[in-house]
Amino acid sequence: MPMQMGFRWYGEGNDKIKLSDIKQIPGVTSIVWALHHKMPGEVWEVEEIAVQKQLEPYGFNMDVVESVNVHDDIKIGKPTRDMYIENYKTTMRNLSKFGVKVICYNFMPIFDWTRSNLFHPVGDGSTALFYEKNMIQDDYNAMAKYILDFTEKYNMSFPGWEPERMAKLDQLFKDYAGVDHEKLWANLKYFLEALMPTCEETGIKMAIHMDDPPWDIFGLPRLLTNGENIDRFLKMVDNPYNCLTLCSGSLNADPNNNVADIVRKHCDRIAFAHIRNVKHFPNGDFSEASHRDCDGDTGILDILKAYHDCGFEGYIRPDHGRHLWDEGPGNVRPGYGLYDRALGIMYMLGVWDMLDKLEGKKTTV
Ligand code: CS2
Ligand code: MN
Repeated sequence: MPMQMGFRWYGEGNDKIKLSDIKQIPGVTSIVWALHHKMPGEVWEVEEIAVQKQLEPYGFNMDVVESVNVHDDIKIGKPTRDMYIENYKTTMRNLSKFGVKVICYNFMPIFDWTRSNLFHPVGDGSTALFYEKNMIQDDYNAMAKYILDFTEKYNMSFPGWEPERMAKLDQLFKDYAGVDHEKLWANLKYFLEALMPTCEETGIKMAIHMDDPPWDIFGLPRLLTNGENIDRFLKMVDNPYNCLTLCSGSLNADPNNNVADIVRKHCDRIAFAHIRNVKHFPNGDFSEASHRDCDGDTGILDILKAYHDCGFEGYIRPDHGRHLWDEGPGNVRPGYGLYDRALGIMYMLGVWDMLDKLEGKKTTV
């Protein structure tokens, strides 16, 4: 099977981008989707999943889900985790009825991706997600307030920043008090070992997303942060269904992480590739950038070359893009506009097609 190009779409009524717009981007075969109204821990029912069949008339498959979020009780290791794991398995079985092949998820305590500015000027008139190190130190309430003020004002919700969970932030921090790195590793192992038989039964790969940013924030431990920890993760549950969503931008927010090396080492365990470019500043701040190699420091060309060399056959998508032209607060999901991601796809396919051609192969995507 050739590599498959995906595009993340938040669903009818929840995303300003239309499927007919995505259809016009060359090479896209897969819509990366989720049931965004579901809270972590809830079962995704068959009738709810069936709505996604709306993708089929466009010729898109629904092979990749991003994300089925993991309930905090599983990450904390509370006794109720077994019930939430059972729900997760039911969701997997329901998803498999629709041909889903990969579930992307993350295991970050409390917060998903964290940024201090959602519309930071890049310098060319466009804006991008930005991380100002000094702003993300100890005031987690201020962080959550920034995001929730935004989502409330523009009547949207961000996965991983559900207002229902954010309302209980102090309690959540208390619940995580005893959860250090080792405890979190053990809880991740428990979760995955419980799921592996269901993966084997359904054929679904579990693909963990890298932590973003790849370091502890607000005193909360983070695990998927560098090559060494990725090695540990894959060995810990050494099963072909235990896979990675290798997110280049999340990992390379730490400039010490060489993503191309990780691709070469673990190509067969990467079920889903996210391509995102970031630009580093000497004080530790970073900005997201266009996918073009020289616009950031992530090494996009090396990464694509590494995927090509190893004959990557998984799913790939452009990750966060800048907000271009008339995209701005209120009419775009931060990081998930139409234009820059479409440009990113053309850049990635341009590189890929040329690599194919140099090897005398016919373009496969
Ligand atoms: C992000 C995340 O990098 C990304 O793709 O937008 O929110 C990501 O979807 C989750 O961490 C995956 O569970
Ligand atoms: Mn990503």
